[in-house]
Amino acid sequence: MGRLEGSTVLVTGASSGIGAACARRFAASGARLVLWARREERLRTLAAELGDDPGSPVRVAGVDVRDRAAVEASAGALARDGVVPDVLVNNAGLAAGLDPLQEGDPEDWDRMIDTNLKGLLYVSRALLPHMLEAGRGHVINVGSTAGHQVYPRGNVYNATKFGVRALTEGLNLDLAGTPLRASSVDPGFVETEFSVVRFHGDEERADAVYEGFRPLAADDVAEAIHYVASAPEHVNVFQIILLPAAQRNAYVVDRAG
Ligand code: NDP
Ligand code: 8X3
Repeated sequence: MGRLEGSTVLVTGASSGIGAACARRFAASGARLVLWARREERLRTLAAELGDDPGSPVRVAGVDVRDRAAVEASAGALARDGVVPDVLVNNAGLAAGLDPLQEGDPEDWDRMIDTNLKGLLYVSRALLPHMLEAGRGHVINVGSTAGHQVYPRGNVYNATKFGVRALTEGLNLDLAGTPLRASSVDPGFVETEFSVVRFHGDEERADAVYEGFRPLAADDVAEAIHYVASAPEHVNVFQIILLPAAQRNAYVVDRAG
């Protein structure tokens, strides 16, 4: 089955999209899963689907990554049970709104900053000491093309993903002298619930984002994350920028019609 068989993979934001696809991909490699998100019921349904495979036990918890106490409690519960992630996929995140900064909603800004940056920090801070003690581990952050190039009205979402990129680079430096690795997978357009969330439930507006070209599927991104996690211990695939073939930069896309 390969390198990841029997390893423990913790995925945040596993109730949907890229996170759920990661759960399925890593389960197929025989990994043990720890799945976190706020919508615990969805995690339970996913765990039941994956639980058919006795080689891949799944542990779920309803965790809001913005809630530092909840993150610390869930990480502590894992440590007490001797569960230490070999791979941490920091995937939980969102965009909220697409407005010029001067018209933006500060509540949207708070949600993005609290989830994409502070949530990723809380989760990493709570788990890394256990991974360091175990002497192994790989942190894979889900960044974005939005962390490489700003696009019109992307402002705060761009800032959070530029921040994720800085945190991946910073963590990689801070882990010097240890066997742990830090990497990021930075996708372009992926058709998930992302745009429905961004547009506060407006499905028509969300669908229009992916009109006229074939976007990435969540499974495409999960495959890249799985590839990063599968590299031999002396190899770090430090960064992958994964685009739909029709996407030329963060905001230029060949669309039919
Ligand atoms: P989805 O909306 O489908 O999934 C987002 C996931 O994040 C959900 O499982 C959601 O779970 C979870 N999440 C959101 N807020 C929190 C929170 N406070 N605490 C815990 N979990 C949370 O979108 P994607 O799968 O597309 O997004 C996953 C990641 O990929 C994000 O970081 C996003 O920025 C990034 N990305 C997405 C791209 C795209 O085009 N779709 C492109 C590049 C990067 P729940 O609501 O149950 O808590
Ligand atoms: C998500 C990709 O371009 O919609 O990170 O911001 S984009």
